[in-house]
Amino acid sequence: MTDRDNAEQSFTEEEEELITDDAVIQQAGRMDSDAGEYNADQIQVLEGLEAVRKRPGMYIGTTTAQGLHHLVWEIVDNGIDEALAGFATHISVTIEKDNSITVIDDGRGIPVDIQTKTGKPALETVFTILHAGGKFGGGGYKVSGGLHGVGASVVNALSTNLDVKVVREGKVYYMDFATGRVKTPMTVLSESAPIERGTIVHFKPDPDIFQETTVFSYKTLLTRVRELAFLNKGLRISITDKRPEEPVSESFCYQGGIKEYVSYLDEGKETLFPEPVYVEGEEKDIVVEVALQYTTDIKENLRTFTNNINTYEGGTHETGFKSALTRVINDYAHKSGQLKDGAESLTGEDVREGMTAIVSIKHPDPQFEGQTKTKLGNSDARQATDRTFSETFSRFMMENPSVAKRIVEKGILAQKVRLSAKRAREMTRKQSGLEIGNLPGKLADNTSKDPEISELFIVEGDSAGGSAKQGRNRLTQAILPIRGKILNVGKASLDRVLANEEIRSLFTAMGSGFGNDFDVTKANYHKVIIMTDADVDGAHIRTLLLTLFYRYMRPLVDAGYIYIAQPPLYGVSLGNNKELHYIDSDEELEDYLVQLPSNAKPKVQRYKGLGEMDYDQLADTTMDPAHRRLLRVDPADAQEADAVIDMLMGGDVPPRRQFIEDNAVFVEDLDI
Ligand code: TTJ
Repeated sequence: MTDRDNAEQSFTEEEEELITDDAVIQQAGRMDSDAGEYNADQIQVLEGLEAVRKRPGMYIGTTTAQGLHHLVWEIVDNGIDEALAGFATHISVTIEKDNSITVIDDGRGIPVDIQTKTGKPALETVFTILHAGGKFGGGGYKVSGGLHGVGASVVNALSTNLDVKVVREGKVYYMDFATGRVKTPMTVLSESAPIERGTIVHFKPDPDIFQETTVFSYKTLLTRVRELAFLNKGLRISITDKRPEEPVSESFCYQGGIKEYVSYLDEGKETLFPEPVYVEGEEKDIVVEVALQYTTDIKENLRTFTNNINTYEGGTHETGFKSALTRVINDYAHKSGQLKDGAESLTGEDVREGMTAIVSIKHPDPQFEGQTKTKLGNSDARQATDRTFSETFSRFMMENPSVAKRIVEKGILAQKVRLSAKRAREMTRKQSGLEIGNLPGKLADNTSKDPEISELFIVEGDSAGGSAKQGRNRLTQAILPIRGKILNVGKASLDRVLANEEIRSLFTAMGSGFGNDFDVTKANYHKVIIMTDADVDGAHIRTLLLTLFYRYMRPLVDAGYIYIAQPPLYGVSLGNNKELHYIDSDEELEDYLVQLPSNAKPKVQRYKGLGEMDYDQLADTTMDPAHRRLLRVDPADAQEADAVIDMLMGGDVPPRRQFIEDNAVFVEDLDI
């Protein structure tokens, strides 16, 4: 054994001091040791761990399923510490058939040497002295000792049995415990272990403590195991469930770390650039990592961590990141000219719209505050995160101008939407006659007050609106005519759309509020049916309406309340017979005409607009639940419509002719 190895295996004097200090405090009322009786050390151990068994909540928060799973992390965290120190590469977690847990790492192993001051192996101290967990190991970032970080002794105290094997240089050191008491003092086993070196801890939680359940959830463990793999790049961490007939096992290792985490969170979403931006740096012993990406979505998804602990309540690192992001993007926007001099700056919320980001820092001495102790309090973390992130991120923006441009555009769009929503809100408030119970004049409401059966038809044009009113079922169907002309401008900005009287009527009729105050449970209709002409203008109005719903009434889209009516394209009558046969496409028309008897004299009518149908035809083909076909709008469709409008609104407005061409294309793309 080299000196270096020796040093790794031993506690420093300072560390021994700490452990002994603990022991001294707990040794009040020390007894002399007698043969066969408890010796003094054992008494102090009993006192310490008895306290844990008496009030487990004090040490692990709760004895529910959550507390049960917490035991696993108390042990796993020790292996992660060894990995963070650079000595372990693989950690495995196994749920055994009897719901006991085995955790293995391939690190240097818990020290087994006899401490001079206690006369006992360090291994024993680790599992029997309260709080010993985070106090040794020297330097590095300890995950154990973090949020709860009460250490392995607490797990030991709350387990009916716990056994540990330390494998070093061909030797297997073994020891076991029951409810925290030493059962087998440390011995060297003759048999070999399943690993070449490392630590194997196996424990079975005590049902007397975990009265609610002692059954582990594979899914809970898997989710956290995967997260730990994301948070510690290069670390392999596996999870196995041996309870099923066929054991299941998954193994995670991400060289990209949190960068891959961001991609994982964005799976299936459209992103602004191919790979997340990744930033890593260190300032004053604080390691900072940030990964970020933008989706075309509007949701902000920011997760922050300190020493692998999810800081749900945020804290200084989060503040540092947010202010750096806002500052860098605004600076760039001004420098690049995307924001003109004197233009309103982007707010934090503007620049975070659609952002997915992970901020993960490692701090040598984290202070957790807040209601659930998940808010980082260290003020040095704010600056470390701000500086590390802003330096690299502003360089990244400079070096990748096309990506930077898209990030700024996204923020400016969010700002536009925010400002127009604000204006529209003010307008809606000012508008008289929009109080509750005072419905807009254009609306022909239905008589039922039951939203479940109530349908709102938004109909293009006054004449079609008239037919719809005549043909509707008054009990269940309300009609709101929208004049196409107003909406159908190539350069329709949302401002103008929202300034439209009929659109404001729509918000009032829905009764579910506006923007941030939107409440889907207050919706007066559970079906909102867009009924427009089957031409380019109709498609345009439909797209604008979808965008409107997507941006301002999004919960309606997500709830599946938005539909598109499907009027037929043709009506065919046969000579003497007045009855009409409705047809939806050119192919269908051809098929229909071909199979007619040769003496038939079909009269084909093409419905260019809804207005060309009689009210009873419109009702029969497009409104009557017995015959109509409705297309339910998928949130993805609305998102696509929204993107099209973005494109039309952003930057140079294409001439109207060009617009119509584009328009015709996307209507097909949208498949609606
Ligand atoms: C301490 O400093 C000297 C070299 O070994 C260091 C150490 O504690 N290593 C260590 C502990 N590796 N693995 C552990 C460990 C692993 C598990 C799964 C559980 C516990 C309690 C400790």
